[in-house]
Amino acid sequence: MVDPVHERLTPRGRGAVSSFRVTGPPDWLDLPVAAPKFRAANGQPLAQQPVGAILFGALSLAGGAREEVVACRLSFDQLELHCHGGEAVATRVAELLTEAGFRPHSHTPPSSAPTDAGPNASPPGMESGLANQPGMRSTGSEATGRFSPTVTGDTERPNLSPLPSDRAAHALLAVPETAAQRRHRLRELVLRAATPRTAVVAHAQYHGALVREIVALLQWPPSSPEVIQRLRRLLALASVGRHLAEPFAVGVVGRPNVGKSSLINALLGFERSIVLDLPGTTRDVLTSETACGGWPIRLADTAGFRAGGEELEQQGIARARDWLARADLVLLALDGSQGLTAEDESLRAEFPAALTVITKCDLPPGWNPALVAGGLRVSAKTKAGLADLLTALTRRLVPQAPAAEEGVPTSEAEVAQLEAALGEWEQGHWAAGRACLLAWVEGNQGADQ
Ligand SMILES: Nc1nc2c(ncn2[C@@H]2O[C@H](COP(=O)(O)OP(=O)(O)O)[C@@H](O)[C@H]2O)c(=O)[nH]1
Ligand SMILES: [Mg+2]
Repeated sequence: MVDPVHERLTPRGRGAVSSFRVTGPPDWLDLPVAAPKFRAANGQPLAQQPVGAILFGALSLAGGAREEVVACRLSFDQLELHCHGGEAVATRVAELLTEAGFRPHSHTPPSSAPTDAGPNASPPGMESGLANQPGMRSTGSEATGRFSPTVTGDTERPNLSPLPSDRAAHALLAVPETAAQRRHRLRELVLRAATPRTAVVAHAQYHGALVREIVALLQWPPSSPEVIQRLRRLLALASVGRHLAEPFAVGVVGRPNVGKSSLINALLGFERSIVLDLPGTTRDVLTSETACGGWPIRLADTAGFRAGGEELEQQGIARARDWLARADLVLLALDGSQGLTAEDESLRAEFPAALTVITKCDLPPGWNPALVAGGLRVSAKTKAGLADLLTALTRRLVPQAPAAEEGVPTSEAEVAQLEAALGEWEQGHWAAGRACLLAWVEGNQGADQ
């Protein structure tokens, strides 16, 4: 008979995840007579779960307290449990396991006491229920059974087995938003939506669009390529989800005097930036908000990039670079009426993903625009080319807009969950991928109507 023990594998103290190995009959955690038990998100008893399957679930007490865990059966009588890494949670899980009848594995051999029952080892319920089941009770003298603990001290740790990826474990154990919190967050998002178009998207999420899609996705056979395609599609919409209330950041960069401020004013339709012939007149990052194709954008007019200049101007350029590094899109303005310079070329090299705008196209060309592939010719003065520029800009920010009622992830935690599921699916770990999605759906299904 194997000694029913639980053993903490991760060091004490705060960490991201705490792990336990539990040795003994897995159905001890299933039996309804025992107050503490494991409940898997897929609803199956632990004893019927396949070895190696990654299970999201919770250890629960009759009184309603519960701790969320990820479980994996390593063999027919060995189980690994992973829980949130906070010390309080790990202690709680250890207590629950002890209450379920698994003796805490101690590094010192059991004393000469006739049984291993310490103050916490066998609560009253266990003595009259589980603990008295034939063949299940163990004593200290049986502790030398088939299971031989591998931990001999706090410094020596066995290899943690078996979750297919740390990312899946972390996604599963991320402190989940409750259904009520999510509902409240989405309600706020509808209210704070920046444009009518983003309000429609937020509203669909408030009414369960994403949950419905994930439930539908879980109906597909796991091996179907459709699942991976749908997950990729949902993740492609993460950028839209991030910009329902917060505008997309679009920075305009270029040498001084190429027409950046004029271009922004033309796009905004009003005079906002200082337009002067004097180089270096835009000293800070000036931003203005507008909508483009129904999506909110924040346009930033940056200091003209050039070497030299006074210190104040250089500070402006440093701030601009900082802003641009975090921008969703950069527009690189090149003066179409002047020759291309070395500074223009170095900006093209610095911002290879930028959308190139050739300015002042109402003036005689200073160079052949065909030299810059994909450059869009515009005139802030006559407004020529502005409509095409807005179309191109929208396409770059939102290559595929969500359809009506389509699911869109709206928080970084949702994105992480989908990424974890996709990562598992791409490696053929369907059970782990499904566990990531099931965990999320289970928590949210009731919240959306
Ligand atoms: N003809 C013409 N002049 C322009 C155009 N855009 C800007 N300019 C002029 O170019 C100069 C510099 O413009 P500005 O927008 O301040 O450039 P910035 O330094 O890059 O912000 C000003 O005299 C503008 O009037 C345009 O589309 N056509
Ligand atoms: Mg300017």
